[in-house]
This record gives sequence, structure tokens and C-alpha cells, in this order.
Amino acid sequence: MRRLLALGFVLVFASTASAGVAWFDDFDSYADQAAFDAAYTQLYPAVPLLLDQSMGYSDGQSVNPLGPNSNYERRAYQNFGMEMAGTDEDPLVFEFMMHMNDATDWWTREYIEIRGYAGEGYGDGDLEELIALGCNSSGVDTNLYNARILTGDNWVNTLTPKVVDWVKLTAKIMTDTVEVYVNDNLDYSGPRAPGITFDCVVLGSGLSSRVDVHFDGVPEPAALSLLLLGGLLAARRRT
Ligand SMILES: [Ca+2]
Ligand SMILES: [Ca+2]
Repeated sequence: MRRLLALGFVLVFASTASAGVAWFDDFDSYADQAAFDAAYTQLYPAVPLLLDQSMGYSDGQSVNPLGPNSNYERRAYQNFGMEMAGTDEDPLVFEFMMHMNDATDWWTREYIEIRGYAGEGYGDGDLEELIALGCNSSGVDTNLYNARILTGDNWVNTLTPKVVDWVKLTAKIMTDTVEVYVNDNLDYSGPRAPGITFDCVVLGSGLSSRVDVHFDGVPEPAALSLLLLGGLLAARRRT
């Protein structure tokens, strides 16, 4: 059993280093709001982005901007502590789960962004690139999930109608192209400026929104699960 565990750890670390996942958090490890606040920087500490310990896609915890009544509320960021690049050879994958409690209200402005600054993280120098996945309320079809590529087509539509359920939103970031997927269906492909790297993630829009939204992590990347399963089966076959 110890050998199996060791093998599992090796595979997890190997995959984390090479999979090109921009950011991952299932929010299940935080004991309370203070623990979440220690991992992320609240942009508006008096009205923080909330850890919800009663609902989640994975293991019952997620984060919740609560459908803020005003702008400048419930938004938090985390710096990667490194620059993350996406190329055609090794695309950068940015994905998470999103849930909304009303699919018919046009006034839904909630999303998660990854950003690239000239410096080393959030607010450090000029904002060079921003990719958002979620919902916007103007300049888009508000019946559909939306995405934003700052150096490309800016706000765009996916092909997927909003639902009151968890959906998986994914951006695959390549050299000068971004592909947007909803529930693993390719819904949009468009340009981005090449050469810009990403250094932080921003949760919540910080804008007023009438719909209550939750964000959560995608529990197990499919490739990692298959890798682990393959490794465990191989190990079992050897014993
Ligand atoms: Ca979770
Ligand atoms: Ca940077």
C-alpha cells in the first residue's frame, strides 16, 4: 500500500508540473472564512468574497459572491508567484465550475479571470492580458455563458444557454489563440496577442449582479485520473 501511495504522489507531482493548469482550488480545505482569506487577498475586505461551507460541486464547499447589490464588493485575487505561459505545444488550461440560481435574469455579472501584468502579479504594472469565463450583462447574449479575451475579441458568446446547474467553463490558451469550452464542448475559438504570460487569478467580478453564483474547482482533471488509474493498475499487475 505504501508503494501505491508513493506512486500516486509521484504521478500527482509529475502531472502538476507538466499539465499546464493555470490555477486550481476546490475550496474544500479551508476550515473557515479566515483560512480562505489567508490564501486569497480580498479586494474589498469589508464586503469579502465568501467561503460557502453549505454548497459545492466538490465536497460541499465553494465560493460565493452573493449577487452583490453594488459595485466594489466580493472580489478576491491570488498571485501565482510565477509567470504561466500557454503555447500551441503546451496549452495553458484555465477551468472551474460555476452555478447560478437563476438562468433567466439578464443581470448576471459574475466571472473568474486570469490576468497577466507587466510585473509579477495583481496590480503590478500595466494589465497586459485578461481572460474571463462566466456571465456579463451588456455587449453579449445574456442567455448564454460568455467569455472575455482582452487582447482579442473582448467579450464573446459561447453557444451554451445558461442553466440552473453546475457547468464547467474552460479556456485553453495557446500561442495566439484561445479556445473556450462549456462542459467540454468547444464553443468559441479566437485570437489573442502572443507572448503575454499570466500571473494571477481574480474571483468574482466586483460588480453588482442580481443572480447568486457559486464557483468551485473541477475535482479531478480527467487526464490526471486516467494517469493515476493507469499507474495503480500497472502497480497492481506487478504485485
Ligand atoms: Ca468544493
Ligand atoms: Ca507578469
